Amino acid sequence: MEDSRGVVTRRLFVSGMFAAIGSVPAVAAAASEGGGTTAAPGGRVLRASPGTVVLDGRALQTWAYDGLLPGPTIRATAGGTVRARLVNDLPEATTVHWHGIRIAHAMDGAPGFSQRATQPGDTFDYVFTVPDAGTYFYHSHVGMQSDRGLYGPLIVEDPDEPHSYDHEFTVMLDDWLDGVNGNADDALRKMNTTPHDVTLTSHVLGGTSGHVRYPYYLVNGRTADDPMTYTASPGNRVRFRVINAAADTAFRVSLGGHRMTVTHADGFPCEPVTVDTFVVGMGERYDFLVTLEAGAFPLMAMAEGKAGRAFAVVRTAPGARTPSPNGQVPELQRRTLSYQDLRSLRADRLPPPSRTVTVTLGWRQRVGGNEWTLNGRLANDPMRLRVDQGETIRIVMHNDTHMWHPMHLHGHTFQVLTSGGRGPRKDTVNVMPRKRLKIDVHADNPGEWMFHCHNLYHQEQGMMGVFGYGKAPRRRHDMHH
Ligand SMILES: [Cu+2]
Repeated sequence: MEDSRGVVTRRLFVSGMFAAIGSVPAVAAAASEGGGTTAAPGGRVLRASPGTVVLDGRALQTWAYDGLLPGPTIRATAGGTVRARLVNDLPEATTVHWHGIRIAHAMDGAPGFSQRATQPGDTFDYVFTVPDAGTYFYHSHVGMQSDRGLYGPLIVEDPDEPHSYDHEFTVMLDDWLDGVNGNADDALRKMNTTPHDVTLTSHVLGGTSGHVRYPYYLVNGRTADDPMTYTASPGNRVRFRVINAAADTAFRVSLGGHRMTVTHADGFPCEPVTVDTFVVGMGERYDFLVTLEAGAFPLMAMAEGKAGRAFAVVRTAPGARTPSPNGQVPELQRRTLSYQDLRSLRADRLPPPSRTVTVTLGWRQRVGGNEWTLNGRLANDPMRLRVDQGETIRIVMHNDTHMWHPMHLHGHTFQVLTSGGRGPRKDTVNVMPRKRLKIDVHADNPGEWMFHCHNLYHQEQGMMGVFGYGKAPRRRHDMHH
């Protein structure tokens, strides 16, 4: 079931303090906006709690927001205010990070940087303005928690939306292991006690694609064998908002029988470019427009280099045969979007940089597990980039490892340098193995911000630095979760 905007979530069985929801069938869907929640004064409640999700007939223990997978869609208008009260019914401390939003520092949900993590039984009120329209998401920023169900879409609408379309569909991608054979913490522990896994490879990612072959890959909380269906009419123009909430998986996305016109990268508009497929890394988002043919079409998201897939159906004809999740989608082999294709709109270009700093992405193998480093440092004694308010700095990221890294900066969007000049505005960018990539960052949002790899395993194995304003604070930040 879907709401008027095509956002689909699944209702979970929720145990513990939120037991009332347990009577709702696990496979029943719920309206995503406000459904099942009680409004906090002037806002909404976002309740993090344990629950059970049924995937392919298996009841799996997980943690989620409001008993929904993904969590409820939060919508706002650019320039408006989001109010959300986190209620922590989990057995661990948690936070909510509003990924990609140029947010006031205290609301960033970054434990040890912007707040103390919220303890079990406590609440935290997030109140912030959203300056930029676009496709964003929210997720826990404590440990491996976001590899459970603790994520959901955050859509900021443009009051002067330049594109017109008949429908808008959110496609939230995830790699799922929670409750199948342990959880993400178990996977991290296992990774730290077994040799480095180099069996998963991808040409487009330049080598090792990831660490873990996941049992499921999901579109909006549904597996490929029990897919969701987006319904529209032939000739409809549809905006897809694709969000990669996975921990360790890049997805290659195509819509069978169609080309896609990419209009936004990480929420920010770009000059529209038409392609057959694109690869979206963890933390990245792409919006694309498509005019639908008559029929039923596979929306395919291949787990890049992992021989698995997330899958949904786009249907415009009731009688058309449902495509198979194992069918061939030739578009996946055709023209692939590259960062070189993306050009930011003139209004979004940043002032030129006054200086350049280098950040080297590194890797060391240790007896206790892998260490992923920034300028040779780990999260507990992190790399610290210092900037002055108002300056623009160029960061050269030099990937000195055998693996790609989706690097994410909190509180800012940067501009990626491409050979054609000023590339897209983004907040998460994939740096390929043994390559360099340059970004310009305009320092216009004071605070001490996380700058880290959005591969959750790398983040937890040290790949976390600080992007901060002015002189370094004297008191060392507690980076331990
Ligand atoms: Cu990484």
